[in-house]
Amino acid sequence: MKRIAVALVAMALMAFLGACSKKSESGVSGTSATAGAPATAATPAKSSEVKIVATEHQFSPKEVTVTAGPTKFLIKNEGKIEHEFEIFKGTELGGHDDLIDEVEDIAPGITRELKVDLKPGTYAFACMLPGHSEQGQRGILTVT
Ligand SMILES: [Cu+2]
Repeated sequence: MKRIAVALVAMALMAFLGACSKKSESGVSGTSATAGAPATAATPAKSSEVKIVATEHQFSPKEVTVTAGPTKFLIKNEGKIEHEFEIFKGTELGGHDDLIDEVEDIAPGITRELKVDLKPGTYAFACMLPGHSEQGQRGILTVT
């Protein structure tokens, strides 16, 4: 959580600096402020609390790594239609035997949480509403 907050502050700062450098372009040509920070957004989340954003039709991030134990997923629907979040054993989207846990009825604009106690291994997560996972609304969860 702390790490996420720091990342958010860093992103806000970068946006602020970006706005400033844009302003100076039209005025006095100052030093070019090149943001040399690495793309933190591409790094898989590693925390016991994982924030996932659902849209049509994907999850972001689509690769998540957590340590074994109680994990809280916060799934925010930033899309325009309802989504759900289901976790399966293995990398295939299986039937009910492979289902670890799920949270359904995630309406547009809301965030729902799912608490699971995970053992080390590889899992798949997906929205199992018709057509959603097929269009890419799925991801891989690695538990170490
Ligand atoms: Cu969906």
